[in-house]
Order: sequence, then structure tokens, then C-alpha cells
Amino acid sequence: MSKSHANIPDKITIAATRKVINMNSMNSSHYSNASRSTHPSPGKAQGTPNWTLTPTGQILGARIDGFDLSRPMQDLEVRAIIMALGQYGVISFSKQNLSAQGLKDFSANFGELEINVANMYQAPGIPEVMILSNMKKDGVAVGIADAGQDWHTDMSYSRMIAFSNVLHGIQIPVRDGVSLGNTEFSCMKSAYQSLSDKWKETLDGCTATHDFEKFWNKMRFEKGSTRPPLTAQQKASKPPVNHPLVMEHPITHEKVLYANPGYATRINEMEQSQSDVALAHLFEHQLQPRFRYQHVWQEGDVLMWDNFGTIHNAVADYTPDEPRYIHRCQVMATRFFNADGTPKTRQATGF
Ligand SMILES: O=C(O)CCC(=O)C(=O)O
Ligand SMILES: [Fe+2]
Repeated sequence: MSKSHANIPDKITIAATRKVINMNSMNSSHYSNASRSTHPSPGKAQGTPNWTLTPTGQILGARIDGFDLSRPMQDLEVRAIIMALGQYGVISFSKQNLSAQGLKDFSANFGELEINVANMYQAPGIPEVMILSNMKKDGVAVGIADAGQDWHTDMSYSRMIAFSNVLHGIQIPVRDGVSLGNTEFSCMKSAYQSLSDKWKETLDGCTATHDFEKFWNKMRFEKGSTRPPLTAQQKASKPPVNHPLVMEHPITHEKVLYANPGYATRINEMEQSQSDVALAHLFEHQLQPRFRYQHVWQEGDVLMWDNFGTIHNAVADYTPDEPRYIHRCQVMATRFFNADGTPKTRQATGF
């Protein structure tokens, strides 16, 4: 069985090898389900430079070199990136030189952008770009210092969930030549597939409640975070929501386990005690080392991940004297879901 995130037989997938992708020659034959999509005219791809995609060879992850994200994207390129996200779960683009506005413009190709409910640490004049950092200026924090420092899926607490988070690593801590502050992922396609038939049957048709406050308070009460309590207004703007526990992945159409320890609080179709036991099992199951992959940052990397098929954790292994500075843009799943949370048809999404 392939170790990659999805089993899409396309020609850009050559396990553990380096492959030049010529966008000029890309057409529907590259993707098994592309016949459902609208394709840009061949002329539109003219002049697009080559880039290389190198799978990590691990359960998740691929690196893309030679792709300049600061220039306008063509439809075919956006499509290729979306396919790569579905297939590898986590992709990184090396050596990117992007302003905050540039990150926002690139990210906007993939869906509507979130303005985070915490409403703090935004790039000046660009609320869609958040700053993740442990740095201070004149004693004042310049960014959120402990974002994502426990296992979660972005925005599962929201009616409109997240599709992809786009992070630009501007300053990365390094100690003794080793990068710190890795971003760690776990593959929810593999987690689902390796559940027993009995568990799959039990979870079939179930939904889970996801609550923004769970993660926020875990950081405050268990991790010593200096985050203030959520205001009544912040709470009211993010009431708990329900999502199916097993999701058909909108790009690969495989089943993934859509649960995460950060936000999932309850399996709605079970008694409280039964739900507690089931969630504890699922959280332990989904974090097994065999499903995991870590992105080791290099300055200039743009890291994108698929929030449907992965969960993640920001590894807090660096000190306040080891600066980390990241620009972040969250792409919501508006390309794949309707405002009421129901999935769009494959015809509508083109995937
Ligand atoms: O800083 C990181 O590595 C990831 C933070 C995170 O979880 C997020 O931005 O959603
Ligand atoms: Fe996150």
C-alpha cells in the first residue's frame, strides 16, 4: 500500500524521487478525477516555469522547489497545489520571499481567508495575516507566542471549517545547527483506515461537538499560557458546532477521521460516559507515531497543510531567547463546503 496521503494515480507522483513538472504540458490526464473539472485553456499555462516536487517518502509531506509564490497564480497551478495537498497532506515551498500582502494574495487563491476570532497579533492593515512569534519589541509581544502548541485541527470549532493553513517561516530558531519549533502532523486517512471494523461501524454516522474554548482553556490551565480568558463576545462569536466524525475527503474522496484532541468534546450520539471513553481511545489512536511526520523548518519556507486529512502540533522546544517569527494565513473551506457546512458537489468543486 502506498505510504502517501492519498492514492491518486497521477504522473507527478513518483515516490521518493525528484520530478520536474512542466506546467505547460499539464492537462487532465495528470489527475485521475480531473475530468470532472473545468480546465483552463492550454494557452493560459504558457510561460509558467518548471518546478520540482519531491515527496518526503514518509507518511505525509512533499517539498516544492523553484516555485515563486509572489507572482500571480494560474488556475492550473492552483489546481496542482490543491491536488498535492490532498495527496501529501503537507507541502512546503522553499526559499520564498513574500510580504504579508503577498502571503495573503497567494492564500486567497484557495478560498476565503479567516480573520481569527482572537483578533490579536495581525499584520498592520492586513487582519487576514496573523503573526506567530515569541519575540518582543520594547517588552511587548509582537505575535501569539504559543499558537497551536498541542494537537488540534485548525477551525474544527467553526461551522465553516479550515481547508489549508499557509505559514511563512521568516525567522526560525536553530540550536547547534538543528532547527527548532518543528510543526508536527498526523495522518487521519491512515488513522481511519487502521481502525478496527467494529470501530468503523460504531463511528459510522456519528457526529462530534467541537468547541473553541477547549483548546484555549487547555493552554491557559494546563500549559501556563498567558492568554487572557475569552471574552463573552469572543465566546458568542464561536459557539460549539457539530461535524461528522468520519469525513469524505473533498479532494481525494477517501474517508478520514475528523476528530482532534484540541477541540472535540463529545460524540453526540453516545451517552456522556461512553463518549468520554470513545474519544479517549480515538485521541490515543490518532497520535500513534506510525501516522506522524514533522516539518523541519528552514527560513523562507512556506508550509501549507490539509486541515481535513491531518491534525498538527507546534513543537515548543525553543526558549524565549531563540526567536521564531511566522506569518500565517488561514484558508477556509469555502471551496468545498456550503455556508451551512454541507459539502459541495464534486461537480461544483471540480475535484
Ligand atoms: O507554529 C506552528 O508551527 C503551527 C501553529 C498552528 O498550529 C497554526 O498556525 O495553526
Ligand atoms: Fe493550528
